[in-house]
Amino acid sequence: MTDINLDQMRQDIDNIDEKLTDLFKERMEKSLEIAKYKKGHKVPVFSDKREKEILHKVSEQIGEPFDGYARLLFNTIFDASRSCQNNYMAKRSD
Ligand code: PRE
Repeated sequence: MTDINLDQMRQDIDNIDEKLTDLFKERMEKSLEIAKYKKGHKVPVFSDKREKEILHKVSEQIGEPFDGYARLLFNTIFDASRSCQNNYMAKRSD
């Protein structure tokens, strides 16, 4: 009985992860698009102001008790996003 329940809940997690992965890919593709703009316009990769705005918005949207975890998640997402942008910036353009 318990195992069937656990299997079902894990299936639910798998379905959520599939959606998260698609959204993460979409976000990273958008970040790369921004990197191309920034490279062309000589805009720095890191924007502390923008990241703080997003963290604030996300915390408000999710509320307690998950806001702290959402901040952790989004800080990791920013790391990945900046890292991808920095890799793009470092690429030779010829
Ligand atoms: C993004 C990435 C790096 C910046 O530090 C701020 C935000 C993000 O992933 O949300 C996007 C971005 O490059 C930007 O908004 O300027």
